[in-house]
Amino acid sequence: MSATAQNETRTAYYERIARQHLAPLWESLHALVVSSPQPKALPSIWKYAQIRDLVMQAGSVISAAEAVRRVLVMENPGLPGKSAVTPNLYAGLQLILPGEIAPSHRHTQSALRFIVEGKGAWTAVNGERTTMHPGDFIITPSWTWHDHGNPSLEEGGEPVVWLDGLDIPLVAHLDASFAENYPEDTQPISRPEGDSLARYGSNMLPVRHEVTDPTSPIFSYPYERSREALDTLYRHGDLDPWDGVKLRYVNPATGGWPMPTIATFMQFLPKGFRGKTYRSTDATVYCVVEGKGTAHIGDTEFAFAPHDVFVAPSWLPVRLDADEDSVLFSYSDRPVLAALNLLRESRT
Ligand code: GTQ
Repeated sequence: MSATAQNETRTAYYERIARQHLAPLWESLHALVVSSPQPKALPSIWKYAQIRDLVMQAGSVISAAEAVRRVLVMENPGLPGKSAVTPNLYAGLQLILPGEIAPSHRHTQSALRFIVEGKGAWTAVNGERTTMHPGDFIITPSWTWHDHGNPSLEEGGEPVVWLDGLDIPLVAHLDASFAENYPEDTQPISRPEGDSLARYGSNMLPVRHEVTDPTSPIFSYPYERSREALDTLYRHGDLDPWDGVKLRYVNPATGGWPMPTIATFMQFLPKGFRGKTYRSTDATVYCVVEGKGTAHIGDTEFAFAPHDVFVAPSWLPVRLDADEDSVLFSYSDRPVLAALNLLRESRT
């Protein structure tokens, strides 16, 4: 048979099998089972200096009450229309103005808040409020009621912006989303502020504490403490050539991650640090807390400054340089990869 005749036979055959919802694997095998990750997500940066005004303008476009959550979603340019910053993770900047409330709801998606700018707003989780300060890391675990609010102008409220990190694309992919609204704007407060931090965040646990789920019983990890730990370790000379001084946030009751689907980290890179190259199958979102430097991700290079958000897709080489003492918060889908035995990393 000539090549053309064979092609026609194949085309006709593909049409016949397509009518039965069948497809020839041999046409797609090479693209399905690749020798190493080929992420569609692109290395990307959102420079806060370029987007801050737009975030603030959202405040006059819609109220928090009408929006429910007034957020600008950071869409990875390689994953358009998917509300995804990486294949599994979501990122957005949420604005809450003085006197506003983002009404209470719960969902199976796990969420983190990393406070970017402003202070004094609060998030309530499990009947307890926590006040936000820049650099604080706050969790709203799967299926917990959560509402956010901000004191009025008269009470000293100021606009507050935080980075929302959720596992929205992962949960969508797994078809496991459930959500419901609380009947009131805010959930009842049953415990004073600071209760969970005293109970679970003091290197101690209640004497008969039983671990019933993988989620951290602490829901606020204040910046002050994380920053001090990094600073002390740096002064003790503990500098990793790849990571600088890097710590992971922990569920104090299990030693595991604060939430089952999202890992979180904070690292310090001293002025002049020139990091070695690292790569990993967890895709990571970084938020700059302090300092300036350069992130080299794949073939791309980003100058970073405070409040910038940048993303490193799976398996692309990452190298971090600091021109000033710098602090980076980051989150990734590492627990998911690790649980499925798909986590690979290399440090070269
Ligand atoms: O604050 O509950 O950015 O449910 C996206 C979905 C924030 C939230 C987001 C959410 C929230």
